[in-house]
Amino acid sequence: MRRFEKGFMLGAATAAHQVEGNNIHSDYWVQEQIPHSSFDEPSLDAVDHYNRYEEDIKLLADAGLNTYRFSIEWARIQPEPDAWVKEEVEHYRKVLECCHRNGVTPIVTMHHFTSPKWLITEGGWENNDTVEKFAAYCKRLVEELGDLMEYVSTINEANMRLQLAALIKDMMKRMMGGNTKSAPAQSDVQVGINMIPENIKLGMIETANAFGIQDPTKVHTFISQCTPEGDILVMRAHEAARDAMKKACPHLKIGLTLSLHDLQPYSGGEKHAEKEWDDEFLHYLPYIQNDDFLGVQCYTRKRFDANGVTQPSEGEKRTQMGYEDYPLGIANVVRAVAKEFKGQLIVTENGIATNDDSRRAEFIKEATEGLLACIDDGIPLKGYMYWSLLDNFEWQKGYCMTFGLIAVDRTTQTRYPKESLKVLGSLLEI
Ligand code: GCO
Repeated sequence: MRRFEKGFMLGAATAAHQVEGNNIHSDYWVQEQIPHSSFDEPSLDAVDHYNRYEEDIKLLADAGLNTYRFSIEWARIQPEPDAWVKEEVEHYRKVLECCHRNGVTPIVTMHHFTSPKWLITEGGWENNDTVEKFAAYCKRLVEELGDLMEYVSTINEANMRLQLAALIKDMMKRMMGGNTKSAPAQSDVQVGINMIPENIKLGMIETANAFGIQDPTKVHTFISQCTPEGDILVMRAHEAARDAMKKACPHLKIGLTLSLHDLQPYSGGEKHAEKEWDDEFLHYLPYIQNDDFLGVQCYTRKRFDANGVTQPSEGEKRTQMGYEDYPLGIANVVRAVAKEFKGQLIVTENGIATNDDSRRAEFIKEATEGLLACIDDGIPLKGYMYWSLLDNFEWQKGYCMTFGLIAVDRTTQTRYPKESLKVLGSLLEI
């Protein structure tokens, strides 16, 4: 099995809300607690990474990995609009110092789907003021911790809002009996797709009440229906945060991550694939031209016929998430992105939800083999972060989706490193 060169960033990724536990000031926590929640279960203690990050980072380093991608939780730093919790800043200073102590490069995500509850009450990701609020949070944080950082991603999956808008529109159409010939839309993040309309309505009303918002259609979390203006608001927030952080800490390498798919049209499906590629990638290009890198995230492929997206056929393997188990997708997407974006690329997420760890190990080998070929062809790919370091809270799906290189018994929070962690660690030249 070929290996990546010594300087290549090889590691794993997590997100604060999915692993830390008790993110009680966040908008997700609010939505998990309502009676008609769209979440299968609440995040609660998650896998207690907030208290066990040293053990987890050491497991990553001892396996031979040299990079750890994690997110800083805005809702902890600013639980209220005018708050700035020093103890939480110091917590993340300790996480960063732990990375350096273990010879691990941190890749920090400033926003990974979750926002402070108050931000949503104040209009969230459809309120122009969010651009400056997010930039101010990022600027002040790197003024305090930037000396311990190197790679910073402003926003995780900055293109997710448009994908979700399409998913929710498609879901509503099906619920209202609309005849749609194409397969159900898919997205990395599941929304309460199996919920009956009545429960959805009650959930929306309860959510609006929880945020103190009158109109249930005006709850603009990051993962919610978005307007075309809201789609671009995220990119404006990215640019404002990037420029503010660069000014404060010129050494930082700053980018964002995008959720992308390997789009493969059958004959007759070309137009659908072209539109999808513009929706999920091309129309964002103008906003990332001044970035130092682009985080590429891909889990599977999407195929299209004349009616639109198609389902995987009978014989094709699926992951626990329901989409196709397709490790070749990440290299295909890196090649497609490299044609348009000329800066550095980092695979910031790629992985498989499966309870068969030998399949996970095979997936990793197949995915990374394709990426080594991309590097051979001169594509400036600088890193690969497997999603995820730990089995964790998969948003609405709860804890049943197991992506991790490390299993966790959540009753004791004991860690059980899997064979695949060793396999990934073995792919780096020493
Ligand atoms: C996403 C998020 C992760 C997910 C992962 C698996 O891309 O949706 O970045 O938080 O957990 O992708 O679905």
